[in-house]
Amino acid sequence: KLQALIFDVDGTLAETERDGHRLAFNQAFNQAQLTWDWSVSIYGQLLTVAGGKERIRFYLEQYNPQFEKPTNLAQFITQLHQSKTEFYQELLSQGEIPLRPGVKRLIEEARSQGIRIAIATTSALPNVLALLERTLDPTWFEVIAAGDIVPAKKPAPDIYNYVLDKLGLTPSECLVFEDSFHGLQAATKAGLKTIVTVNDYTKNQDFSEAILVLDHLGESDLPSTVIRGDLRN
Ligand code: XBP
Ligand code: MG
Repeated sequence: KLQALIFDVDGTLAETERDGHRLAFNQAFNQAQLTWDWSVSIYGQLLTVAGGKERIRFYLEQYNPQFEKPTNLAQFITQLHQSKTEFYQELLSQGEIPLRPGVKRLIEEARSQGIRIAIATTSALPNVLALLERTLDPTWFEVIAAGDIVPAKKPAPDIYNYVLDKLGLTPSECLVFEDSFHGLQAATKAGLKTIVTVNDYTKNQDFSEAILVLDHLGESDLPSTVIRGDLRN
């Protein structure tokens, strides 16, 4: 029987990447007097690496190798990322990043049926809490697994294994919601079934391992279908 829904955050609960995280990275670069500017299309390529700190490091290696690296690169990236997190929260507090269609309805229906809900994300915890505080309620989520809580980020399955362990459930008792290939890989490797809702950055990715691929969760009878577990076999 279905016991819990596990949600990815970025791209799944809300379209946070293009006009959220991306802008916050650029604001942090600007404040640090770096001339880097991540366009919408470059950012799409950088999204192949999950995690903000990991993404900055990847950018330096692959797109900006001529940049003279400071001696303590890890610390430099951590500080830059911290500043990005502050800018991101400022963006969220302006209320311009709403939930995707159907998300709230599905979560409310799950709760009303006693189905447990959890989060598995690569994003930093303060970012997730800021979004949930504005749009839902963080206390609804029994487990919020975020950021560096596991060292190996998606597409590694670790974050999903962590959530399963905390919930005390087996993969067959849960259903995952993701928006990206690397998120789907992480969940699949943990033995979990996944529904994918695509967005502009992910719509051409390979989702053959998903049990269902949708444009969004707004479809009329989807919440009840999900909760009844009709999709799981
Ligand atoms: C989310 C990410 C994150 C965000 C930035 O992936 O890849 O890196 O872009 O977040 P997923 P931080 O949706 O698969 O969890 O800067 O807080 O790391
Ligand atoms: Mg995502």
